Amino acid sequence: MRNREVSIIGVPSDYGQLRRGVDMGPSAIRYADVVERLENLGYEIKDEGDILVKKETATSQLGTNLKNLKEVIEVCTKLSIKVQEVLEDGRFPLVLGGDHSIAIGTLAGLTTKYKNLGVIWYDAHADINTPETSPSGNIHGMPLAVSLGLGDDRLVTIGGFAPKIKPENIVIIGARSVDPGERELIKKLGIKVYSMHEVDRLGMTKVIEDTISYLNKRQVDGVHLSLDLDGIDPLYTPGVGTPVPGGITYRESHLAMEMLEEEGFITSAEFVEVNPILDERNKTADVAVALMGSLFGEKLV
Ligand code: 4U7
Ligand code: MN
Ligand code: MN
Ligand code: MN
Repeated sequence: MRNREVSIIGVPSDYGQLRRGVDMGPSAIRYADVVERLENLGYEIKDEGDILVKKETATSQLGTNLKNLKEVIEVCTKLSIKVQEVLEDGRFPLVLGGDHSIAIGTLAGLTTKYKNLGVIWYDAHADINTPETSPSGNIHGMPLAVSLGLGDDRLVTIGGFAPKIKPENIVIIGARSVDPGERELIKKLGIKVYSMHEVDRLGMTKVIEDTISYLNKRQVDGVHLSLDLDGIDPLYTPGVGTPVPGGITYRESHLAMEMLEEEGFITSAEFVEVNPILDERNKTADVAVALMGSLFGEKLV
């Protein structure tokens, strides 16, 4: 990573879905020694602590089919302001989830600075459902759509402007569970997807090489890595709420991080969906931190 000053922002929110425990993700990742790991690589790490997430027992959908809509808006609004502050300090934002709905806030903050942001969405899912297409009403399945300006207006306009990103600046890697409505939208918008079929066929080397040249052609002014731990095969990351078999391997994921690092490509990152309650001895948080190690330049020899 070219920027040697990194700010860690924890987001202990589980409002984007219904399985409790993912709000403990930031603790589990800190417990897995994220700060030490990155400090050992020569980075100046500032742990900004956690965004304040109120633990409501009675939550509100604000009359929609979107679960915990009110709470997700509050969390994402706070997060967007924090991310913006970190950028204004000239630091690299490293966001720890929490479920993937928090990406709405991260992207809102990032795009106060980056006007042509590239986004790499490393995930088993496409997270591009709208209230109309969502089979669950869970907002963690919607952040890409929201950031493209599609969905509930109160989510779409967080930060006061919309859309945050362009469909041609998105690359999805690892997809293997895509809903019918998502498939249609991906086709309609022409979004670049390397599903598991392409990962298998081309190999991760080619997938990342092509991702880099694709985003370079779009002349992006920054690239955000949004890494959902369920993108990796549940053999390696069992502590996630929506595991899908047939995922990216441990080494393929490290290779991807190493190649992105060599290119000096990534300007912000988030690691989401770590759920310690569903995990085996903090295995998933350990993988998350190991991948951060590779993303920040750890060498094998
Ligand atoms: B995650 C789902 F229907 N698509 O919308 C939905 F399969 O952030 C799952 O990638 C979404 O973990 C998963 O509820 C969201 C479902
Ligand atoms: Mn996912
Ligand atoms: Mn996701
Ligand atoms: Mn999930």
